Amino acid sequence: MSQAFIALGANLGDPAATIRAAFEALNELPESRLLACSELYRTAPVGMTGQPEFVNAAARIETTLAPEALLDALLAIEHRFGRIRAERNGPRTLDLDILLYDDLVIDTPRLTLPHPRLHLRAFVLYPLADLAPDLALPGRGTLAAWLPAVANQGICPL
Ligand code: PH2
Ligand code: MG
Ligand code: MG
Repeated sequence: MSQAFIALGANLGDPAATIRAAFEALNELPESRLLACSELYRTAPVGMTGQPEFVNAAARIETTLAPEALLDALLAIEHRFGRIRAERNGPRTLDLDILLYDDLVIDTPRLTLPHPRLHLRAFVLYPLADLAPDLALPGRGTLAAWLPAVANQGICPL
């Protein structure tokens, strides 16, 4: 069994209801078990401003799906929730990103692990800290060490 952390984000439709429903969808992934869900956070958009606020969260799962199979399964869930890929970093009904998969460090055309920007984003680090406050980020020290630098990004519990 491997363990993975998944980031959830939404800013179209009813984002909070979508994130809660997405936790259910993660619980039904094949070859996997949902271990824990973070709190939900309201967050200011990063990267592309002028779009609605996001709701973000994170989940911890146990799985025997290989990373790329897990990615395919997550993309299928996004699609079921009506995800349409228009602009990069633009508004979306649901985004599911693999943040970490065990201690794996990989960089393929489809998947980079750890997620390349996870340590720079409050909307990822705060939910992750709910799940694993003592987490080590492969190659990047501890999660806790990155938190102060992102505290000004605009995040509050829902
Ligand atoms: N996702 C992005 C870009 N910007 N900003 C917030 N607050 N939350 C997100 O989930 C998010 C973002 C690209 O995936
Ligand atoms: Mg994303
Ligand atoms: Mg994504």
